[in-house]
Amino acid sequence: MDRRGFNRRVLLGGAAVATSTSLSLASEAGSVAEAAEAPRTAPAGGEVRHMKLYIEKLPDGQMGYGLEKGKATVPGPLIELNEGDTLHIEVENTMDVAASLHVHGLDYEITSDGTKLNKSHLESGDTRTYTWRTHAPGRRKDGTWRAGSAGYWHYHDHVVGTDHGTGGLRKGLFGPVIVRRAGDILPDKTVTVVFNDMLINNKPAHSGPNFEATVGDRVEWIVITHGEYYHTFHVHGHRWADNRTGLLTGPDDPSQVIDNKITGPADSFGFQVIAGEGVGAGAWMYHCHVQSHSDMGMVGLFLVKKADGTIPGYEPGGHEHEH
Ligand SMILES: [Cu+2]
Repeated sequence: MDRRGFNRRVLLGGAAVATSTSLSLASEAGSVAEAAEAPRTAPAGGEVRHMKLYIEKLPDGQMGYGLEKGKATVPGPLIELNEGDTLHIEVENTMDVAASLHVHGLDYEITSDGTKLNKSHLESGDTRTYTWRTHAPGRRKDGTWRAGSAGYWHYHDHVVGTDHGTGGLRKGLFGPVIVRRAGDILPDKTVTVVFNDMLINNKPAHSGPNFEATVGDRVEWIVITHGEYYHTFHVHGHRWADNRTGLLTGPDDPSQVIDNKITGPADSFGFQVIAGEGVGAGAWMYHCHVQSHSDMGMVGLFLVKKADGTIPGYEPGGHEHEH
């Protein structure tokens, strides 16, 4: 990550000052480095936020959501909220067919459902505002416990092709949503993996996507599945806790630690790993572990670099890079 590079430069700069103050400068820089490496945490929510999303046809025939006109991607942009936040999304459908925005896990009124059933979709050329709300956990008046919104969720079209958005999903109209609880550990970077039928992120088989990190980076993965099949997500050299955050809360956290998880259509989960922790740099495979699916190309690389940018034993080529 850039931040790590910056810390190294600070340290080198301090050491280069060869005066009696160099020691104090260096130790000051050292403490800055330590502070920067302590994980940042999510604040309490409660903000009202606004964003704009465009639904577009891509030049290759796929469809995507984008933050700017002409810049739609598959998967769509990562939307991050903190419990208590409200998000108003003005969505413009630039396509020549009707489409919508439907979210999992968050609170929305029926007018923000994103289905034709209740006319909360967008005809060709329409603009419409969808409102998503989130809430912290708490006790109901009857004494029972109400779950909060925090989790790894996703949004998708519910209209293109059929009343279930089967055509839109197939062509790329989906994206990740993360709702964080106050105090949740924030990652250095987040990567999104969508198993969609037999493809990952709608890329051609055997062509990634690949994700890059440097040893020690805190990398968050969000894994979403769409389409017709069940898959098992597996990443080499790293593992996580099978709970809301993917992180153990302490030595007594009973969550199972895993490196492989079954996932079916519309499922989503996420976790964080420290890149290369205990195992070092390398081109670490991640893939669907249904054997015929891996053989058919449901595989990408977690490219974990050494601090000098190299990856032992890895020769680039034959794989696309995604930063
Ligand atoms: Cu699979």
